[in-house]
Amino acid sequence: MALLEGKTGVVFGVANKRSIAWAIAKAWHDAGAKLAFTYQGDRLKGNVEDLVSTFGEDTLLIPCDVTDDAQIDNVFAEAGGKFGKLDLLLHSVAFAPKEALEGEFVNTTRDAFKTAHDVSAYSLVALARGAAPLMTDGGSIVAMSYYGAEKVIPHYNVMGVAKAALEASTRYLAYDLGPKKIRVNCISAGPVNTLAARGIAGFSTMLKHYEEHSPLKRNVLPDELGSTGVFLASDGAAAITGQVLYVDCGYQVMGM
Ligand code: 0WE
Repeated sequence: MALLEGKTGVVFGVANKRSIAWAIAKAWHDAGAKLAFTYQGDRLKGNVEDLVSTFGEDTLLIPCDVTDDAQIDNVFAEAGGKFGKLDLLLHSVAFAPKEALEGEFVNTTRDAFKTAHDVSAYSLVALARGAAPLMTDGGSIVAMSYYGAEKVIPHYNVMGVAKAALEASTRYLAYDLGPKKIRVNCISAGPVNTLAARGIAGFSTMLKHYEEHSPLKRNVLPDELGSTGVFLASDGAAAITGQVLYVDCGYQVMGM
């Protein structure tokens, strides 16, 4: 029997076929899960529609701007109506204004700080609160993080601070939701060439740096993030919660 047979999930953060959310969603689907997808704005609706078109009747497509509580409520009303219960949730959503990722962190505006934290960190709390009442058999919530949460990555700036908030939120959510058998974990991925990475100055240099300096001497593949997503969603990870799992070819263990 497939590892996630009979499980249902909601996936936040697919923008296109290169999205980490898509790699994990595909792996969840291949493992037998039924999924609902949210998309942010009409601009991305067509992309997500095309991607999920092979998934068939059991798939749901719902708009969601994660800064809007009413839209979040609607997602869980729709998903609850269709599936009756929920087992899995993927949070793969982040945004900081472009200017905030270019200059110095010291110049981060109040507004950019607020936006980055609202979209990239608070949203996990709101989504977990929305999902929990539907996770009646327990559940697995997975969020995406990055090493910039714990060490300085030049130009990652306010996103690093927001990812630190996301990782801390993961621990507090794990504590609150543990008694309901809902687990909450982060995957801290090495750099992946996605839409979010495009246009970031020096991104290809960063990929090369990981190839040269990570123990495995390469970059992580999207499919490998998918496999980790399946593991965290499965009963094999039943005793793992509140953790940050590094899926970065070992880069995080290096001191120099
Ligand atoms: O978390 C991320 C990227 C998140 C992100 C990307 C953008 C680009 C376009 C958030 N907000 C925006 N806003 C935009 O306007 N990563 C882990 C990828 C990433 O982003 C970096 C990195 C890495 C790695 C930014 C600077 C330095 C390194």
